[in-house]
Amino acid sequence: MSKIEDVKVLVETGKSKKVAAAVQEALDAGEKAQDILNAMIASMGVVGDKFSSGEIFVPEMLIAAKAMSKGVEVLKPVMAGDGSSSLGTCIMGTVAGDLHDIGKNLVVMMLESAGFDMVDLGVDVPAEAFVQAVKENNNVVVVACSGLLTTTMPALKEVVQTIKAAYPDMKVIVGGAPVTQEYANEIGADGYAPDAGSSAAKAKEIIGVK
Ligand code: B1M
Repeated sequence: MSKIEDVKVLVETGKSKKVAAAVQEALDAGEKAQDILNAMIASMGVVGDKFSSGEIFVPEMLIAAKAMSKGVEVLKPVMAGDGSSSLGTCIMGTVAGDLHDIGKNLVVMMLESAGFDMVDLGVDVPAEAFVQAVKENNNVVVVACSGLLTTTMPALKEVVQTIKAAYPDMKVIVGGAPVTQEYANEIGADGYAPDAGSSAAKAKEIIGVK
């Protein structure tokens, strides 16, 4: 089995104590960080499918998520940029009612490496808390929100509306598995990105930086 396959299996089976070492071994064997990350994202897809089919339940999903987070920790320093130039501050969070944070954490990592100063509000963040964070931090240029559940998509709309009511010129970018460009347009967001990699380019684009 290749080193990347090892990582995949360990994430799928929630072996959080072994994942970090396996990711390091894959890196040492010359595997690309992005390929290792993609494999772990694919593992979460498998976990989601098993949950949908009733093969596993919430606790197993949670354990797999913890395992993936351990692997991402090892990749972080490899994937992050030098952070020397600042494009301004970005406030990021997963919207109210939603506890999924792996995708959000990847977006934070990519935006940070693109040059944004990141303020991570965590998960289950009410719209007002995004506004409060804009008020409390210097040079905020973008608000980024993640939503993973179809039931929390309206919370994305609420964030966009609440931010725009308080700060009409503030740029808001949205994303997450059920979100589409059409939905982003419908709720008045300035940008949408389908994955963490493209979120950095989109955030730069909406603030007018190439
Ligand atoms: Co949940 N869960 N979960 N879950 N969970 C999903 C999302 C689900 C699709 C599983 C399924 O049924 N197949 C399903 C949602 C169905 C739907 O709404 N259509 C689901 C459900 C139903 C639930 C519960 C309701 C289950 C229950 O309690 N009965 C419950 C809800 C809890 C809550 O939030 N209130 C729940 C709970 C959980 C756990 C807590 C156990 C755990 C999360 C732990 C954690 O995050 N720390 C969990 C997990 C792990 C999943 C799956 C298996 C994996 C999610 C993940 O991390 N994916 C997921 C199935 C799946 O995704 N296939 C599932 C990997 C991650 C890298 O992808 O987050 O999509 P993702 O991020 C992507 C893009 O979406 C994008 O970039 C990333 C890739 O580069 N992106 C952005 C994300 N945010 C962005 C923002 C941007 C731009 C791009 O700009 C700002």
